[in-house]
Amino acid sequence: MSATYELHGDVAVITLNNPPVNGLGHATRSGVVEGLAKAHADATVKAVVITGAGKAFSGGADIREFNTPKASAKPDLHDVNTALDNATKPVVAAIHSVAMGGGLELALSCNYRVVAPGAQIALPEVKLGILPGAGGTQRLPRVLGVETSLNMIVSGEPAKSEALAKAAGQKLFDRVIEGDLLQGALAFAREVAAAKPLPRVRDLKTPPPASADIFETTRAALKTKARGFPAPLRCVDAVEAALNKGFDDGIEFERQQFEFLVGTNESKALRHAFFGERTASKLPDVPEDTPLRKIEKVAVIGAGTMGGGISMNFLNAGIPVTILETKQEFLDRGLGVLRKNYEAQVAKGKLKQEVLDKRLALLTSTLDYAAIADADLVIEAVYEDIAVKEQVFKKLDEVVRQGAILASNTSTLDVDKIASFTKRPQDVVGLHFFSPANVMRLLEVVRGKATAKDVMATVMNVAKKIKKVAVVSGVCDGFIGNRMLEQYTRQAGFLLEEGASPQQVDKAAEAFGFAMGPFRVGDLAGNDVGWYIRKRRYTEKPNLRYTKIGDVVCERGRFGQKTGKGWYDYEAGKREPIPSAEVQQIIEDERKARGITPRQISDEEIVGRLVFSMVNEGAKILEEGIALRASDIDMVYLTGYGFPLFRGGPMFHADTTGLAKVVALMKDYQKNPNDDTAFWEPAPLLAKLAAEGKTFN
Ligand code: T1G
Repeated sequence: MSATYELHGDVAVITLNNPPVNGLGHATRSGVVEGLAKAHADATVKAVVITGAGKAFSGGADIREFNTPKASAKPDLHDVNTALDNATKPVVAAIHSVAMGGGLELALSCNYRVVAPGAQIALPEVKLGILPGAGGTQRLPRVLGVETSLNMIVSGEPAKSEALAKAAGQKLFDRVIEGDLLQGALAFAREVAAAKPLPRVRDLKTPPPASADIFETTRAALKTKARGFPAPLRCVDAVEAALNKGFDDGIEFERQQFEFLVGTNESKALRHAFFGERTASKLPDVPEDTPLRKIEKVAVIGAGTMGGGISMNFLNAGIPVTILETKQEFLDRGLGVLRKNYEAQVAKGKLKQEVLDKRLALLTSTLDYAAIADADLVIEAVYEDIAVKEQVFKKLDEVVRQGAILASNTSTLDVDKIASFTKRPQDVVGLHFFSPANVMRLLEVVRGKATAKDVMATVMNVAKKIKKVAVVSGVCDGFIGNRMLEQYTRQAGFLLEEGASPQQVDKAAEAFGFAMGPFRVGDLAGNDVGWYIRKRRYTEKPNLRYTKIGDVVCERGRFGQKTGKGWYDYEAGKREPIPSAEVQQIIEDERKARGITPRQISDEEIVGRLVFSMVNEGAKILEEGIALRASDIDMVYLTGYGFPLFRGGPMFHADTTGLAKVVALMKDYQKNPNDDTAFWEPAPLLAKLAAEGKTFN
């Protein structure tokens, strides 16, 4: 049953019951409407309470139904709210834990609302690229006022029930119920059973905002922040309608905005990301109830940038960490950087001093492997060299207790090879963090051939605890993200050879929505990082051509911002990229050497080659089983590589472009003699899906 009905004396209780969060799917909506009708038909019923089973009152509309006939199947959410508006017996919403989206809108259509402390209250629709579509933009301002409701609806951020109760008095919540919510709601329902007329939020007038220009100032603030997303601005329009239009006109205006937004690619991309993030943690061959290994003590080997950042993730989650280094000076430096990072957050008011002290109290450091013998999880973050990894893992194998998980933060080396340095390959896994490791949400979990299922289940669970988006990758060169990025980088170089400038490529990529184009990223991360890897490639994969321009730039010591010059020049102490005459000369010299007459290259071709080269590699990654799903690949790019969220990730973007079009573009790129024509042969999976008119996701 998705909504149960039971009598408690003279009060009917309707319980939303659609695990996991009582999404208001069609069956649940029908259950509410039927329950209300039953209560009204029963003369012994004096009042109605609506509440939620399990871990939520309601998490809102059932997003899984979106863009399916069920989403609008009668009774839709409007019908439910109209039935509530027409109730002739008092209806009390009894809210606990979570009341979000359509769940809060349903509660706002009840005559009364009682709430348990600590409940998360939100209209988060904007985060899905839509807006509250069942009256939220018209009802919330009537009880919370324009300022508070505008902020909640445009940000989508939750607020705690007791904070809102304090701010809004009895308007939003008639009573905060400490203790047993249902009993408190039943008692309240009996108190108001004879109330006449029944209060309805729709009958209230929206109080005018303190400042009349709040809508304009909000719109102005959204111009940059909401770049690429139409929903936030339409949220402003809808709240403004709550002030300027009658209730029913406001509802109609809101419905029109909702209908428009729910069909946009941006909204589909955001919903794709919402589910993609949650699906990524599901491993088809690892049962959800796999027993987890206990992780109460973490050891990090290496106090460098990565080691320090990785440690912070665990300290932030309240998990003790011991950092091990080979020399005291390295420890001192590493711990100094870590402390400075935290102190900077305190200085910015992002972290309370007492929280910082608590976190640092969980941190110990050592030069002695014996000190980490009882660790439950060890994460190696030493120099990216297989000989160094071998030394470390042999030592860990010797010293660390049996059953501990031994992880490597390697970004390019073979995890199976690393596992072979130990006598317990089943306990070895790759945990590839992205720099800065305490900021970037992506964590590539690299599953070795021998990695045990309970190790996978345990690290996926730990990833959630440290607020990472964990995506499982098989063992291959570059795993998922860097393997695809290699093609993106190659294309960027070829485009320079054929006529584009670094600034043109960057601008085209940034206009597409990337946070930064490839050359600005290189100057930020350091061009020598790629140079080092390329030199390894030249021996390992001699037939994989890169432009020589990147090597010459590095040979000139132009490593990027850290050397004051890279693909661009920089004024001392500034980060503003300035086109470089020296780099332009290097480019022209290479064009001459390759006998290329430079041509005008369109932004569309630039973006197409940058993005679809990753899509082709992504299709191969899927075929090889390195990634489990296309949405996993999208999550890697959305959370680790600055791919624009409103495009949904490279594979989702290919889907919305149309795979047949993507294949046709690849055939075009294949005709370009300077490009890697063999590479542009569409991956078999891509060609098949395109031919069948299907999509990756
Ligand atoms: N519909 C369907 N499934 C949902 C869901 C929803 N609204 N919310 C969560 N789930 C699933 C989720 O996919 C996961 O599934 C499980 O529940 C636990 O989620 C007209 C149209 C509620 C705060 O945007 O913010 O109402 O992986 O891991 O950390 O205006 O889920 O277990 O199979 O996130 O405890 C607006 C979105 C909808 C709320 C719980 N509502 N959800 O967090 O668990 S649009 C939202 C959340 C709308 C109306 C419009 C969070 C949560 P699985 P979880 P959690």
